[in-house]
Amino acid sequence: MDFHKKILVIGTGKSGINAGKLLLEKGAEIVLYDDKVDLNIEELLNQFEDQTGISVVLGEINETILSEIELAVISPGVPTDSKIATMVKSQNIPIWSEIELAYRVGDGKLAAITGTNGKTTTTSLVGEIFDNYTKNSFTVGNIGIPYTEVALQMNQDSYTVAEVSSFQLETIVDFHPHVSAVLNVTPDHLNRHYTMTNYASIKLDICRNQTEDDYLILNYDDAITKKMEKDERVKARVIYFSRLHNLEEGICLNGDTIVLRENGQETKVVDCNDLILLGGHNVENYMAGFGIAYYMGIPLDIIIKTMKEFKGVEHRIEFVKEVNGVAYYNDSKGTNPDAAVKGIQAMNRKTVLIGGGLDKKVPFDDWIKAFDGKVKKLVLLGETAEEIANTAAKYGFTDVVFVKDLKEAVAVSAQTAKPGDAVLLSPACASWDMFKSYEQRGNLFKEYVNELGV
Ligand code: UMA
Repeated sequence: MDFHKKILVIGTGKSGINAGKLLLEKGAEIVLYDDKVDLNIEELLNQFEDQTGISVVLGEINETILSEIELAVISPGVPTDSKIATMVKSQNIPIWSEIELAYRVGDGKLAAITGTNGKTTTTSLVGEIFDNYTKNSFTVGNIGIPYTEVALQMNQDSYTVAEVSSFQLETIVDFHPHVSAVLNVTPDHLNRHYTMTNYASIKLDICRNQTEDDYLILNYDDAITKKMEKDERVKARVIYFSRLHNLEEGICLNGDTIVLRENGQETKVVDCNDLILLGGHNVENYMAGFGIAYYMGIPLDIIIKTMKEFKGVEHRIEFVKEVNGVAYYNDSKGTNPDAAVKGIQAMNRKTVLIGGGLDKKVPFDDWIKAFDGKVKKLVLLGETAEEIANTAAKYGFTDVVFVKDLKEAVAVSAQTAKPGDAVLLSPACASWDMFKSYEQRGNLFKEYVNELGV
């Protein structure tokens, strides 16, 4: 594809900056656009080694500039019904997701993983498996490394695994992974996608360019992903994984052992007791990760060895330290109720739970129901604090305290918890009402815990 054109890059976070760099490298002229009018233009431009061919527009974009644009590349955080995206569409300018741009420029074999929860853990596992197979491998996408940042380094022998969010899938065109996976679909991001049907449909778009030579890995235990096979977009060979059912074909458990059943044959993969990460949800992540790597053609011994060594990811039910007999856990990545359910389920003691954050218009009932007598106090902050407290009260849970920030949340939790208890940050909400990212929230939590002493 010829990129010698004027291209609009919408959003100047890490996706926008890296998309811009890649486009300049390919000979394009770029217009960087961001809604935020108070951005420091000099700082923005300093991220580029050579600033030739770049212009910046903040806030309003005028029709004259727009009339010269031939393509727009949109960052995941910018809604497709935002003012800027609507203006671009009304001029019939094509809009590509940042991952679409990277896909067109990149090369090699691609696996892509979506789903509401487990994406980052599964992507990391597959990334480590690829890395143990070839140093020519890349782990990219929603996990934090923009796909566009490394696309130019790829060649036909590269192995890439991309974690892709619904935000990134909304504007794909030709994006075509050899193996794709939809791990599960539970309520999340409904402030942007409005309905569960729409949200699930965007997730399944991951497979829309796949053919019968490709693979689509689906969770048999999730009511929504189980049904996806029937969708007309599915042309790839569907491989189910299941923790709860005994499958004739696919990946499931035989006793404690993960097995692959294919053409009437059973292959033993790994005994769950030899795996480091605990919890049923992690068995699912291991199964999906195995399936993805296996159908990408990675030898079984490398997959199994990596599965046994895999230690998980930061900010996901991460043990921080023990202070005065209280164990502190950072689950800042619990950014929706379903993820936070897994967080509380993983606790095996009385827990002081810190929650609340950005309002994504999702219900908290299932999260509260999962407390199961384990939560001794709920410490709430952020936009959703009151709504969570009201939902908790509906189920008779009233031991709630409101705090103004995370520092106070840690202090109150430390005062409340007794030796033998746990303190868990698992907010069930995104961080963007008070923090830059869930990473920043998790790192601050760890910092405050470390300040508590030994
Ligand atoms: N902006 C606008 N208009 C808008 C919204 C945002 O101009 O309406 C601008 C902001 O002012 C800001 C820029 O866009 O300057 C930010 O772009 P972005 O929100 O797309 O953020 P990036 O830094 O590019 O990070 C994105 C992903 N962020 C989101 O999807 C919100 C990161 O996922 C991802 O790691 C990164 O690309 C690399 O691929 C984060 C995330 O929270 C981790 N994802 C959600 C999740 O996991 O639930 C989907």
